Amino acid sequence: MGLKIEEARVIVCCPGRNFVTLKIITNEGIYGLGDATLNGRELSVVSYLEDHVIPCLIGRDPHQIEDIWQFLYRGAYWRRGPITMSAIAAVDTALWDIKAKAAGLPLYQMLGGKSRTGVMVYGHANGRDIEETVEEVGRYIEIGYQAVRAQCGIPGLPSTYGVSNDKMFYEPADADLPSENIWSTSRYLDHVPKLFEKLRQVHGWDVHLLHDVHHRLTPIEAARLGQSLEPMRLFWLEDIVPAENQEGFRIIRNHTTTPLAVGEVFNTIWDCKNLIEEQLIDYIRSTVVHAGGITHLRRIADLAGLYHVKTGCHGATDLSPVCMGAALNFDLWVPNFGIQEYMRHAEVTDEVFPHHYYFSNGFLHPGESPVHGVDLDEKLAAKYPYQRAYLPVTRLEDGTMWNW
Ligand code: KDG
Ligand code: MG
Repeated sequence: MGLKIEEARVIVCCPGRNFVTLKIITNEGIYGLGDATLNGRELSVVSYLEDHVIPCLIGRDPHQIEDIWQFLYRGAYWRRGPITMSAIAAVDTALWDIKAKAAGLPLYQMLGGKSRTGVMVYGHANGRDIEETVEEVGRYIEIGYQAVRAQCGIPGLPSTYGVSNDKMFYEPADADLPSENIWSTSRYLDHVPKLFEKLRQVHGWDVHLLHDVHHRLTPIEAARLGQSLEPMRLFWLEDIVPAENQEGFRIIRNHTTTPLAVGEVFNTIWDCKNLIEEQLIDYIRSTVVHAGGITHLRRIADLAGLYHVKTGCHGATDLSPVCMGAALNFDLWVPNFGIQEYMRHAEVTDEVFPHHYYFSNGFLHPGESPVHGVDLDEKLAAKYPYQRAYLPVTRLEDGTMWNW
């Protein structure tokens, strides 16, 4: 009779933060897990899966990953968007998990085998001022990180993206209703170069340094920042402008050789096709859960490879361990790998999602595990019910809404 999808259910839990997980169960008892977490909009994906996707999955052959992907993408008529693509990603990841379990092989083997021995990751160091950030970067270097993202408080601004009291598990979705940050481009542009000058003075040139602008600048401001940071040789400058108007990247590119990374909010290849083909970026940030799963991410990476663009998958705490496990397997295989973001999860998250992957000397390794190597303890998960949590919003100093 062969393998058939018998049941699928969505598990929502909040061990430290909210996660949405899809579990697909087959007639032979093999099950697969997929991450469907969309930070701050979790329940919309739950509804999409429960009301519109799961009914179409029952009775299908889970080995037909491509056909099921195409059915959910083309067959919906309403294509793309973060809700749809996170739901498709969850199905796709769970099906790859099932395929690998059925074959008794790690997921990277199903993709074509390992292209490297481990996956270089970057961690998140942040501080209220330059001194504290320099110290925090030092702490990451001591733990073994070879690449560190540095975010710093800006004098005159009460709070800003990437800076918090939590150091290892920074969580921006921090309130029942959106909290508000205040932004000043001029204060920021004055301050950031000073941070990176100090970081190079203190920590030298062996460590890769990264920075996330989080969509706050215009193209010409971004060009200025890229230029001023050139002497500090960043690994990348991320999300330097909002990426709806992609023409802007040409302006940035014409002015600076600082490498550019973008794409954590992209959900299909169509969001990055022009940026890649016109060689306007250096790293594509899309990851498994928000870009249609492994099946689609592979297409993005293959296109990127043609234009010297490398991968740099998003890996903040809102990407569940299930996504991290899948991304790690993807990273081990993908030929044009660049780096993987790895913001550690809280202990309680790791307890609910037991996994084999581990960090050592700046690299993530899959461990001795079949498949993507991440499980979900449903009983424990039930002890942590969903809690509404929003990402913040940003306003300029005069009250105007800005990009968070
Ligand atoms: O859900 C939003 C976070 O994942 C995002 O703000 C984190 O920008 C981020 C990053 O680079 O990790
Ligand atoms: Mg980012």
